[in-house]
Amino acid sequence: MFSKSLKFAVALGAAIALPGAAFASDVPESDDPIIIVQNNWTSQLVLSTVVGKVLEEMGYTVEYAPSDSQLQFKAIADGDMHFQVEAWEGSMKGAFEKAVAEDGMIDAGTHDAATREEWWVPAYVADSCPGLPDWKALDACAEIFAVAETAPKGRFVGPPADWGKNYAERVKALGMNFEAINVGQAATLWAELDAAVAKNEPIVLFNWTPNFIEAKTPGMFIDFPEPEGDKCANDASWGINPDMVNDCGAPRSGWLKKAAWSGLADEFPAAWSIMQKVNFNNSQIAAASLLVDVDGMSVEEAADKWIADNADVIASWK
Ligand code: TMO
Repeated sequence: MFSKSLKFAVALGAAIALPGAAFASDVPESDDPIIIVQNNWTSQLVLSTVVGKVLEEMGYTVEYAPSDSQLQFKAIADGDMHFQVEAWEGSMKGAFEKAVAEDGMIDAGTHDAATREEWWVPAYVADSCPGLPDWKALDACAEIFAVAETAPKGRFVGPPADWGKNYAERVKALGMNFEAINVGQAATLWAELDAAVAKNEPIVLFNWTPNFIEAKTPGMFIDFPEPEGDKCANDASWGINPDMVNDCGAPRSGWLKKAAWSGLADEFPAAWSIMQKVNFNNSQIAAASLLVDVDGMSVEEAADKWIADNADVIASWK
């Protein structure tokens, strides 16, 4: 209390002398830490660190908390964590919207970036599988993607389980000749891709955009039936399988949102103002992942480089 009222008095003093800077001198409004969520893919790790560094420079204490990408939204609603910079429609829409509707989590705004999370093949795969990127064409070629574990079915190299989508269910709902085998971490996706590319072997794996892959390996997303609002996820009668949900792909142009704890506006108003303005486009997100996954920087180094390269973007949040 004492330190708060002292800061208030300092702010008042500043307000009298310097009206334009009245609030700046009151930051941080609280000495409690702002807890920023971190997930298990590169752009999120870099860009959450970018936001953390900007807040630290303003005087805030920032802590980072790793979280499961589905369970994080309830934790944010409850105030156990405070801010998430990258919530993806394709993999997190259900958990995100439930936390807003039922738990009071704040939808802190939508980035300019358009996103996609989907099955993906390197471009050379089209030579041995005519008709791509249509999913039925892919399915007709399933056998060329078979491995010992899945033969005669094709293997879909699926994402870590916490990225939300149940691809085994999609395979079943669409009656596909595939088996979804999830990796434990993103690095395994890229190792599988590199190994296949080196031997020019067919592979279909989970990928997303914006990501560093588009600057490294030409390829294409597979076009599945497009979802229509929430119907594919909730209404079995919708879509080509009248008895099952999940008979569709992810949105081809999905949103990317920020998520926040409802207490931020009161406890850290200047930080909250920044968080609402944080806004990334596709190339800014791809660049963040490229610094680590192609250039080999640490997350920390990449965040510093991204900040140096995007001073104008950061200035626009203030
Ligand atoms: C959640 N992700 C962007 C990795 O698909």
